[in-house]
Amino acid sequence: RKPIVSKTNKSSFKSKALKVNHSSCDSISDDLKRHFELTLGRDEVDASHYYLYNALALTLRDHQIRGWRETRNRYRDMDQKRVAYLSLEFLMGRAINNAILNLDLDAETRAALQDYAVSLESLVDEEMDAGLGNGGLGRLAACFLDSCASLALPVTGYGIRYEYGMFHQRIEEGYQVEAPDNWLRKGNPWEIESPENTFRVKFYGRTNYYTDETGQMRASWLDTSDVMAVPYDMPVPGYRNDTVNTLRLWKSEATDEFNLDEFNAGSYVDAVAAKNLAEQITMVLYPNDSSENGKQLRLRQQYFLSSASLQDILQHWVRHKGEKFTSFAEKNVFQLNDTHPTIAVAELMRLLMDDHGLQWDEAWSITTNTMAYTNHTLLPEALETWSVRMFASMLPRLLDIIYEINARFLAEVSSRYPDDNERLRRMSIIDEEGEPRIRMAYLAIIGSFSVNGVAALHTDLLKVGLFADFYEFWPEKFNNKTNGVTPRRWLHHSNPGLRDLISSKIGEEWVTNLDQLALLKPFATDKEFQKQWHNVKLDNKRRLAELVKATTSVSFDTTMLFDVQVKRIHEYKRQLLNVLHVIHLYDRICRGDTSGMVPRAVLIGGKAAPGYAMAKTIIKLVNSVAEVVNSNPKCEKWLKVAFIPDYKVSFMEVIAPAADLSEQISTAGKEASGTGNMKFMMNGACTIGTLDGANIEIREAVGAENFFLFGLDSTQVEEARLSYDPNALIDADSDFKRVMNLIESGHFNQSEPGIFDSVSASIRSRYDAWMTAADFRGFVNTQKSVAETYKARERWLEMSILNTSCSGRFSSDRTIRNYNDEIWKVQ
Ligand code: T68
Repeated sequence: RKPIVSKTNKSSFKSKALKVNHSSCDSISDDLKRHFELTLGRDEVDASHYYLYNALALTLRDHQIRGWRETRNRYRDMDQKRVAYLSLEFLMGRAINNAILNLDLDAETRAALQDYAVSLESLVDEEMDAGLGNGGLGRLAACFLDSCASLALPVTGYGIRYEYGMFHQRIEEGYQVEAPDNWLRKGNPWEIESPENTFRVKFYGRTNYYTDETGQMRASWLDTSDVMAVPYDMPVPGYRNDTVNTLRLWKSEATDEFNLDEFNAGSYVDAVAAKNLAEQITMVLYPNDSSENGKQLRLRQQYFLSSASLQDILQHWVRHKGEKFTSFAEKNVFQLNDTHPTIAVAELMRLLMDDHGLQWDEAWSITTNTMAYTNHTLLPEALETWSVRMFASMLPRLLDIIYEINARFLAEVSSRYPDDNERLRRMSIIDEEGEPRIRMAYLAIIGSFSVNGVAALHTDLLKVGLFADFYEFWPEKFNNKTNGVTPRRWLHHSNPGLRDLISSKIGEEWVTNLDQLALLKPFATDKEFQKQWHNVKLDNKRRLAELVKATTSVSFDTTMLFDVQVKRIHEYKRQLLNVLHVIHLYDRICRGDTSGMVPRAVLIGGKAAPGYAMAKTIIKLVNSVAEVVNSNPKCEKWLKVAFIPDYKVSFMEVIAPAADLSEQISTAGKEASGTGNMKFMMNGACTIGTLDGANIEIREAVGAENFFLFGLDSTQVEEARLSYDPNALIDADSDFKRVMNLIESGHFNQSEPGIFDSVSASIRSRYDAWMTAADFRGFVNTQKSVAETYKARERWLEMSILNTSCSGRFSSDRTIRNYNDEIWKVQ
């Protein structure tokens, strides 16, 4: 083979001893060359990382194609039950390393790249993150797809191919600035368009009732404005098991029908331009997490996804089984990722009745035996409701069906609870207080056979709070599925040092059976092992320090305790409490009181929803505090603070392995589960946290003595709320008083007076929903014991090793087994 790069260049490539499978090595090399030279039409002068990345991605895709086809055929031949995971978000991150890891092609790929004298690491950065999600909910969907494929389960992800994913965040003068994420601009080598599976999705128009030939009353939806849904498929490879599942993402396109009026009026150009409206549907991901936004376009996205996906599945069914649906519910499950795709409940009814001729009862039995709903939040502001008026005009036929579902449901309620009008009002799908609204969570519960929360506490709180009436009505529907994360991406790929160290002690079975990590426990106090563990962490901290330096110019010293909080910025997650602690440390350093202190590097990162003013002010505060701290020579030795801009999946792959301390400090009862907490634990970070979400289960798994607990629990939060007096707490605590005084005196914002007034006012408010002041003292004290423990190096290392050893149950493989055993029941 003729080398493409010059000799001098080539000799600079450090050749490693590689374990190479020669037949696939040759084919990887040949395919890479073929794609580079033929598919992309390049030669030496074009040997840029960009083209090489594309050639490699196409090569790896080729290597998945046979498995992909065979997986499809196998599922079809086995004629077993299938699962469709419906989600408005799939936060996939990069695909390239995942493909190499799951196909076991690392050595072959590296060998093939030697011809071009580039390292794999340098190519990987060419891939844009697929940021088709906001945070936890979207990343959970991505981890689930990995686990389903790795367990060879017939699960297809259905989502939207947003032209623009999660916005990019820049920090200017300390403020968040949003920039569009045009992630498809340079093409996406992983996807395959499948235009033969295009479907028509209807909007607007009116319902027409008629009597059919047999005398049955029927409905049809007429005078609609239609949009085409075109699928793009992404392969989802399982871990070394020849299974390749599918993530099918829909793109909206205009129909070829022009607006006839305009067309005939001679405005051909206007008629063509009107096509833009259809194409808007899949243009952009809504960047709100944990709050509802109520925009028309969002409802259009939800219906578009639901309708296209259900039509796809029904078409497949009819092709193979004909127009007979008696066994449909035995062979299909639809898992609804939050209420976002809940309109699927009504849409399945519509398709079965209007398009396939079923009667209500049969259609309802199929719907309620196939739909399953996962709830991800208790925050009332995040619960989706749609105005009946908007619904009536956009989806008139669906509104008819929802009314009918509601009428039948309320009749059931009133026969169980006669004369309980208050209960009917509470449980109705239609909220009649003020302008009538459709409560999507209620539609999801009524239309599903399973309702699950995402951590034990979360599920318990759903049962006694938000959904208490429904739990009383249908206790058997409710179940818990504690979240998990995939150990392939979050340990094997992102932490090669730790992966190799672990495997050297306990073999490699942990990759598919994470409970095996428990075999590490005996080594937690082994001095030699601790030393190796420490060295791996140090290497990872070096890697993160480079990223922090490159993105923020702040230098982190790797001997410092790396104290990390990365997640969406939200008041309930209490980044503010973290900042109060940082200010407290700064205040102590300035006063020369460093007794018991440990040098710390505090890293905070995350995006604020563009319309969430308080979250944006918190980002500004972090940056302002960072600037004051980092420029004070007294702090140099003790404290560094950085806000990492544009936090995303590929950054977390560098951050989690390097963290010493994981900040999980939400107001108890507010974080449904958390999944970042699990990634940190798996990578040997210790957690400082409240009794919230999955923290409770993490603490249970690792043992109370290996977890830094502080703060009120969820019951105490609700009790304390009744007589909450933050100003009294501040006045009684001289440390707290000084911290508030630093903020309120303008110490961090000398050139922009007043910008943090809203922050201090919220901390001082009796109505502060997040009760930041209530947990200040507990947090500061617990941070002191973190510092003491960190200084007792061996004890810290023992805790760190135990955290990894006890993280087995937080594998998404376990979560998916639970979903399958208790909800999906795929054989
Ligand atoms: C998160 N929810 C939970 N929502 O906050 C987190 N919301 O506790 C949990 O671990 C995770 O889900 C997985 O279960 C979200 O991430 C959103 O992103 C979101 C997006 C749109 C609308 C509402």
